[in-house]
Amino acid sequence: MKFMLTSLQNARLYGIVDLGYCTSDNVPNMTRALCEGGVDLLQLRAKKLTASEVEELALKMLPITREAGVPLIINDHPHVAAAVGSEGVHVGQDDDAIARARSIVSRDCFVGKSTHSVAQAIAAQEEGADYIGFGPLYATGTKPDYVPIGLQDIEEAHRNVSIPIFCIGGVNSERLGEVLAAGARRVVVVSAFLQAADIGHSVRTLKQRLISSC
Ligand code: TZP
Ligand code: MG
Repeated sequence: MKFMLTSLQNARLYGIVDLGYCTSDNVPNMTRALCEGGVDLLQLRAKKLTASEVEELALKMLPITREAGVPLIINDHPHVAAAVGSEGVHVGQDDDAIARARSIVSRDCFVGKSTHSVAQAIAAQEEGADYIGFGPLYATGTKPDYVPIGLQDIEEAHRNVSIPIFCIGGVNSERLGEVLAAGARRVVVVSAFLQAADIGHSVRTLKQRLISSC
């Protein structure tokens, strides 16, 4: 096994296996394609599944992500992260507090938090998050109930927060240039990857642009 935990500082591209875009049967293939393409972190997000269904999927993903050396982050379910031994857990503004999520997992793991403003980004860092998601930058069907925050606060977030900031929400290859020009260093891409005709190619080309940007 060539598992090596990528440090979050080096992570630039975060992929999500979102069950809104693939069936449970497809999860191993999606996981493989995203890892082979070069995501640095991978999240399992399954809003409509039960905790035990999420656990079952996480157990299918882990051998693939470990072989690729990609940390697996479980969205919403610290108990699942604890049970399967994933490398991290991700919580939202209305979920468990960071300290609570950490204590449920009860071992060293990444805890990330979704933020939707500079104030929330600063608060998440103070609360002890290892990284944050910052967005949605654009309106997105993946998180349809959220008002997009635009690109204008990305620089201010980076001036005020030293933990890694992953800009998220509607990011795709057409928009990557303006997102980077607005100050982003790291991005999360969900639907643009999962709906691509060739996921591996789509991840590889976006990653290459990300890396060569700075
Ligand atoms: N949090 C903020 S936006 C978002 C999440 C989970 C969805 C991003 O998905 P997409 O398809 O890349 O817009
Ligand atoms: Mg959540």
